[in-house]
Amino acid sequence: MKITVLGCGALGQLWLSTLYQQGHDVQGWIRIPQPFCAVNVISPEGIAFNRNMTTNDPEHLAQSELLLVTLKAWQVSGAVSTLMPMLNDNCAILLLHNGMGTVDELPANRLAILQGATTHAARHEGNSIVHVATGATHIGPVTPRGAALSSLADTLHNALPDVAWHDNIKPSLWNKLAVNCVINPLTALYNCTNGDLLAYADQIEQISQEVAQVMAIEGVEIHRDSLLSFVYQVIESTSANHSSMLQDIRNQRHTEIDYITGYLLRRGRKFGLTLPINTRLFEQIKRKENDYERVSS
Ligand code: KPL
Repeated sequence: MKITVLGCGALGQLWLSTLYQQGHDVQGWIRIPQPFCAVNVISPEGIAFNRNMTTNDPEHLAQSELLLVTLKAWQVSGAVSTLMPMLNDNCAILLLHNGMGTVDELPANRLAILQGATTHAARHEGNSIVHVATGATHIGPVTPRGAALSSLADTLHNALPDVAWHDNIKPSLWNKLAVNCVINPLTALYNCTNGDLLAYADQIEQISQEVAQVMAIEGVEIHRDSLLSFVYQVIESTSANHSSMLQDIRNQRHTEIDYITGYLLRRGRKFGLTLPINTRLFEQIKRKENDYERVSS
């Protein structure tokens, strides 16, 4: 399959390396064009993949059957809108990022758009990407034309298992949003690993309860206790991780808070819910972000 991976960060390099090893014709696409990007990935078993891979070839992009988007949520609409006119009618777009709401920011289009949530964890270590934790990726359609693309899950599964297809992806996206609403802001505020959050049971429960309220109105029925046990399951399975938001705050980068807690609050507001616990977390993270963004601008 001809594929362009938009974004060559940790997750992007992971997909580039695994898709290439499955024999797919892949290239990367980066903001500042270069003919090649170095893809250096170390698997959980310690096996290294090192290769210079083609980037930003417009002909490859025009012929691509899949645009796999691994950018941060806040980069998605700008980058994807710019590339859309260069894609062919049969190219599917798969968005793989934390949070929700980016699809609503894309211009009206004719393309098949899919969204996914993944629990694979990869991080930069020196010049390499270390695939620290294997996980699962859930994908499904967010535009009507995406509904016919269930075979894509098998293709991706062969490269980086597990990948599961869902005709209705909304529950998977909301479950992952709930996890991110709990883990990301709390780890960023307490400057701790995901596992250290076990000491903050009350806050975890209050955040999850507000998320469950919005999920119920969104038609994603989940019992409060089931959501809470899912959140704890992810905290335990990623206990040694430094969440992406903690890494963003430590490196003074823009965070995904607008698409995680921010999205939750926007959806809640639409239904007249005020969500005080999540509102406070949102404001605390925005304050941290504004402190360094003001200094650097
Ligand atoms: O998605 C994550 C993130 O860090 O952004 C979790 C699941 C919380 C793992 O760290």
